[in-house]
Amino acid sequence: MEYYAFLHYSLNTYTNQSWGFGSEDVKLFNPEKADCRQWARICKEAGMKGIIITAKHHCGFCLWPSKYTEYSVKNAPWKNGKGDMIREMADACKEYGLKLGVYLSPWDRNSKDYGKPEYITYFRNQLTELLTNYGEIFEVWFDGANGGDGYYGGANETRKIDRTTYYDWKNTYAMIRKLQPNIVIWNDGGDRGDLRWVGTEEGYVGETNWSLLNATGDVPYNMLHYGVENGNAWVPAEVNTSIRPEWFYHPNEDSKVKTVPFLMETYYNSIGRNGSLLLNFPIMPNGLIHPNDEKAALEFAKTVKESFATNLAEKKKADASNIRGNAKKFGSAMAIDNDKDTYWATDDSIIKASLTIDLGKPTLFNRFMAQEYIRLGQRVKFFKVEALTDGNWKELATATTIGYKRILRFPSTKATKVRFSITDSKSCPVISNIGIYNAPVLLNAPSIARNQSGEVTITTNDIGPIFYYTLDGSEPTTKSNIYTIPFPADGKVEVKAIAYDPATGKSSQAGHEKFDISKKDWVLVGINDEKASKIIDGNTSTVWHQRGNKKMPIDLVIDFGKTYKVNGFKYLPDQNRWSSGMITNYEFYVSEDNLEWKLVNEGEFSNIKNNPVWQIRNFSQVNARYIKLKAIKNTSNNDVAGYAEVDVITN
Ligand code: FUL
Repeated sequence: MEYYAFLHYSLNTYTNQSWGFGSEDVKLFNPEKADCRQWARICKEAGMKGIIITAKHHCGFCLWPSKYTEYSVKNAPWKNGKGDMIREMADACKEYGLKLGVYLSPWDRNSKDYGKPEYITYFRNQLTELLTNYGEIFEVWFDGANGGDGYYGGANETRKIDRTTYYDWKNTYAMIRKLQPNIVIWNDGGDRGDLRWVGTEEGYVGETNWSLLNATGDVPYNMLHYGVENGNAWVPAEVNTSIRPEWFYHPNEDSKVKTVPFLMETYYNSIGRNGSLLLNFPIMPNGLIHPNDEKAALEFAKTVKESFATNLAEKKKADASNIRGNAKKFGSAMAIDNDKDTYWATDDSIIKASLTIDLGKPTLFNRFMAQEYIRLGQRVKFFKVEALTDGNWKELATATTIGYKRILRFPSTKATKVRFSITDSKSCPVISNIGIYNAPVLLNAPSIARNQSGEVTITTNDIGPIFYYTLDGSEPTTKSNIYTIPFPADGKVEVKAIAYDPATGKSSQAGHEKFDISKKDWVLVGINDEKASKIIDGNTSTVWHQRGNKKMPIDLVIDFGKTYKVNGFKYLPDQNRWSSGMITNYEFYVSEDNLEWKLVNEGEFSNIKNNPVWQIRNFSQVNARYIKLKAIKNTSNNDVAGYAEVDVITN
């Protein structure tokens, strides 16, 4: 299916949370404009084939009127308790020709029975409702998250379960397959479903990507990310990521919707690497998808379409080094007929083979796409692409696996012939499709950073663009300030910048950063390590870890040098997924004299491990010269607190 949507919608939408505790009031659920048809229309126009909706997230609130709990839409003011969001979603999917999938969180922080055997019956009853009452369900999604603590019917305690045994997946799977024989089961844990997680929520799978896993045994990150070359179970990769930093809607992310160049990176790193892409839209409190998300998704779809509009290899002359038997059936023409149901194959004993495509005249291109006929398994282990330019063969790219689809990118090249050589394969190659394209060049929105002394730097990973910026919130144009070197812009300031390509006259979308009070005079109290300044250096890729003989809780105290009116703080964990020290539970204090402290905020940074984005917390305005971030617990249950950045929000 390649590309389909995720929708995150629950009580979190109304509480600005990532994970609900299970005690949130059902009365909060009262969208005035909820319109599943809008969601379905956007997904359809974006080129997606289906929608997976959070029927129940970790908080336990059900978007359908389940018979088995009171914690659902039936007790919400929305439609006077008569509403059923899954029914409306199913109808809208039908109308727009989309498939429907459901996310049912196994972890349920509302259920009084969670952790006990009774809960498994409850969970299966809910699954049965979802899999019997709403027509065909193409995928069911079982998230593995479990932070332990929850409301649990008022118990307010920590309940740990053994993921490997508690849910008894074997029997649950059997029940699912009986109810929905064509369904695919997604499960991120050791319990092999039909699709696998790729080990990150950032939108990329390994460059080498086997659609295989072993049917039994542990599945560490490496296996999730790259698959297992000689695995014995077909469990292809599904790349799930959100169109914004977080899964649920947070108003402060309206300006953080991913740009088209960013989404194109995600496309090449998922669909272009033998994965399917599950892209998430958060639903707003009013019940709609935000226009910024819609715009980004539709422009993304347009760019994909433009990039692969013309297959320059289609029906050209192609010579293969070897063909199996009947050329009409397995000849080279079968690989360039734009039909993925026919394929070029070699003799059984051949595992090295090449196909040379004659483009007829010097032709400009920058993308190469290959597909294997995966009904016969995934075979290719290594291949290269070369171009014949001015009588010489030049290597354009080398790669490992192909699978269902692999796309390679390289700088635009003009050539008359292209040679695709498989240099290693598990068995004789079966290539169903080859594509050669000339995709338009994109400009990335620039990144904007400010260091502790208040100097702003604008950068990009493109080569050669010119940057223009504004400091007053207005949209930059080629008439705005031109950027040459880092410039001072201390204190509260909003920077917007575009990248402009003089060769094409095109501009990128604007990059946007809002900076708060000056950090010039900030001091990290009681810390003697010079490197600790990385916490406030404005560089999100530098990190400092507070460790040693200290036991949790660990305090980070910052002195601003003078008193400000503070009403929030921001914490960015270490961006390296292998690091320790990502804080999950915290308390936040303020003080005017470093003696008397006032607790102004506390809670958890839910889902920080899988999605290590800025954690933003607001509270009522207080006077503060000192702030204290108290780390109570981290993701690895040890005594390290790591910080990429810490910042404050003032009015
Ligand atoms: C995660 C969950 O904990 C998030 O809240 C979200 O639903 C995401 C898709 O999966 O692990």
